[in-house]
Amino acid sequence: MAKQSEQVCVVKGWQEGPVIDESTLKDDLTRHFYYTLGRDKVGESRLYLYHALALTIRDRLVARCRETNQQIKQEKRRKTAYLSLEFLMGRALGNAILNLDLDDQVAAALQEYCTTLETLEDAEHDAGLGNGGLGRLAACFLDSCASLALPVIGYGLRYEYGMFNQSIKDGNQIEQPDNWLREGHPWELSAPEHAKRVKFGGYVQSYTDKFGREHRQWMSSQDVLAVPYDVPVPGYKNNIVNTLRLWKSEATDEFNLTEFNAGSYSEAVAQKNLAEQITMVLYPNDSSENGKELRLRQQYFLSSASIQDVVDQWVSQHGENFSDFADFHVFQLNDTHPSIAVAELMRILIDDYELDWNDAWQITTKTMAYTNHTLLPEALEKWSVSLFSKLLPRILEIVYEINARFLAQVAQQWPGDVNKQRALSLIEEGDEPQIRMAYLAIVGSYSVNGVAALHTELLKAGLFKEFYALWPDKFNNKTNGVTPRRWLAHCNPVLSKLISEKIGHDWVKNFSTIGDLRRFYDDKAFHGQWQNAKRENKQRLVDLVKARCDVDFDVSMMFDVQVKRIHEYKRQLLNILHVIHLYDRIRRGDTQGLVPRCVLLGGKAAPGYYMAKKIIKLINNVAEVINKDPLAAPYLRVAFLPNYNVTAMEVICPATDLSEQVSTAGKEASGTGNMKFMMNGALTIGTLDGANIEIRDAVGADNFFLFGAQAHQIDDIKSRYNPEHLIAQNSDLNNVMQLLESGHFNLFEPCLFDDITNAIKSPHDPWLVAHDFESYVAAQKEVDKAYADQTYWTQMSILNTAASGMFSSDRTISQYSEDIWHLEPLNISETDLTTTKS
Ligand code: B1H
Repeated sequence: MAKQSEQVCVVKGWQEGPVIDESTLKDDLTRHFYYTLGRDKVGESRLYLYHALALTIRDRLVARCRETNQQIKQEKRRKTAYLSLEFLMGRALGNAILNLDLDDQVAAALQEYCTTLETLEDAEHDAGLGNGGLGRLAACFLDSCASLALPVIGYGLRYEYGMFNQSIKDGNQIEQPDNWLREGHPWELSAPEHAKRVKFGGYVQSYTDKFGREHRQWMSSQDVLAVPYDVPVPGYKNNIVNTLRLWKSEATDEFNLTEFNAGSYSEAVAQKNLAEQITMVLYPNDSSENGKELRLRQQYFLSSASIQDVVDQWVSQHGENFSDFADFHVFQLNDTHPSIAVAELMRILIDDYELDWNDAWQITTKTMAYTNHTLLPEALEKWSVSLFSKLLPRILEIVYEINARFLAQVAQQWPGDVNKQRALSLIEEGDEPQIRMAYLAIVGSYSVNGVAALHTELLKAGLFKEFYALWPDKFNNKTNGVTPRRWLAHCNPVLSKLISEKIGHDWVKNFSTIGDLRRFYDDKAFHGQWQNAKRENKQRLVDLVKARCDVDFDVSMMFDVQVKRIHEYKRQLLNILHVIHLYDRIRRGDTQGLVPRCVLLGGKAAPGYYMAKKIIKLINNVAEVINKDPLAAPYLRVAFLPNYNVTAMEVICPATDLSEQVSTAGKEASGTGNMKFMMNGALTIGTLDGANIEIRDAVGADNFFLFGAQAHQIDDIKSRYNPEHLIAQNSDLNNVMQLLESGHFNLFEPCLFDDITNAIKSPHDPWLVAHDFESYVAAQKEVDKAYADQTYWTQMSILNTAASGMFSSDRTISQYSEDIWHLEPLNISETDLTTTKS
């Protein structure tokens, strides 16, 4: 990353302060720097210059955002609210400049300040409001919705602390708070006038209105204020700017009143903490729920504030007539995390607007749509009935009523089958009855989708089998995608330029045209340019690895990369066993056909996930031993990159030769990192899991390194699994296990990795590491063979980028819109924006 310039720049005409005649981008930059931020010494303050540039760009977003909202309002359009507890946005500046087509103007303006965009970009903190794939998918979807001009608003939480920062000490993960707002967040605009009240606690009572009708009333609740902060989401060169509305929790004035009236001023102020805690921190447990009360508060807080926002807007425009509300609204639930929205919409319609149950249920089940992201049992959300009854008493009543009516339907379908009723009930019986949130989401939605073809099939045949039997038409697949703007155009300018020279620039908007690259499959000169681009990108990663890990990678070696959350099912362990195997070969002098490799791993472990943390320690210890061994240096280097995040991936994926997608088949719902690597010309070594299957279909089996058990074989393999036997039979695996068990990587820390070796040897290992080792090593040998022929490799690399068209999130979002949302694109022309800064 570029270093801050030490030189103090004197800007022309600044002796008397900046003069602004007409508002060009450079003038605005000056004005924001000098007046808004009150700075004058440019060279000393990269941070303030970044802020000034961000405000300058934001100016150009605000008017477009207003125009977008006006068009949505005026034309009474159908629109989608995308509800998600996570939006992993990363940095905004570079993306906004790309989408507004301001690169040249920005570069010119910054020249006068003796700096570059790259330098200023480094001052921006990642908005890390998500764990991994699920949160980043939401961010890619917002980019695609805006770029396709679709009226979609994102609703999320404005966590004060995002995903923790990871550092590595003695090979172990250390978590540090991510205080991402400390230096200010120039992109957001707060709108306190649109704050909502969210109820918690209290009790429910009945009352009879003047017409003799019975109602239920949620009483004595302790309300929390939800204050919206709007972040602009620009479309690609189309003048559309959608909104991501993030809610911050604050105390209401009444919240403090009781204490205050008792004369306890300080106690009253201290009470604020309780309310403000709700959006204090993102829960960092990717793919596993943790059942904490505060998490349920977060979920209800988001759901309630967002549904109120949409309903309030409707009422202010159309009055209290909800008869065609469902024709104009969709709520897309990003996993079950916001699924309480089903009950909240019912509550608002029934309690606040006095609709009867059937009308409210019609509306709810015509507007809610649910995306499932995982089959892992530990990620399936359940909340105890007793917690619900304490925190959300009125919501619990509504869930019970939904369940009673649903179970009557089940009884009709399967008469007399009490087991069916028990199995499908929204309430799981037991000592501590639990609410099954996925069932609530399915029953309350008109669409249920999985995120890759295999995943959706497994949902229909397994987890949600009975629901599929009941409502086959609700179920559909929407294979994930990633935005080609951030994940190719922005992060890989060298390759992008080359691609545009060959096939024109249209691919950035219409990514299916990327297939035109196939024409250059045999073009020798193009091969050279393709290789040069990769080499240049590898140098960027070499610098990053040197700076962060103090390990020397070498651009002439193959870059073999696995970056993602650390989880046993993702099998970073299998990868490191292969690394140890390569090391074993080098030590034995068996280097025939070995292609020199730099192996990079990175990812965060959930703070309470013991095995994941052990795996990080193992990777670091193995890296340390190998990198110190001069025998290994010509063939093998290993690094663990600390604090893997969106911005790190922007450097990593353009530089990667080999993408590791090695999860146990049937466990990775889709994966999206796999798509980013493919777009940037990496080849994949992977199992038949998630979207890997579709990646392989798209690029052709010859251009993909396949290994491992298949999903339909797993149960059978498990039933007769004997890893110790496999180890005894396979000398490669045997050698690896011996190195591990002899303490070769933990000389001064005895028994450190016993839990890992025992897990591999256990006949109950659910991840089948030992089973897939042999075919993995064989596939890695094929990788070496292929890489040794650089022309062949380059051809396959080109084919990967060329075949990545369907993995654009534009394709995914078009399908959501076509099949689920039924939205019409907006249209904002230049003339609509006469008063807008260019
Ligand atoms: C995915 C999660 C997830 N699936 C619970 N489920 C969480 C579950 O904080 N929590 O409680 C957080 C995240 N994340 C991922 O979604 C899948 O594992 C990937 O395979 C998939 O690509 C991604 C996007 O669909």
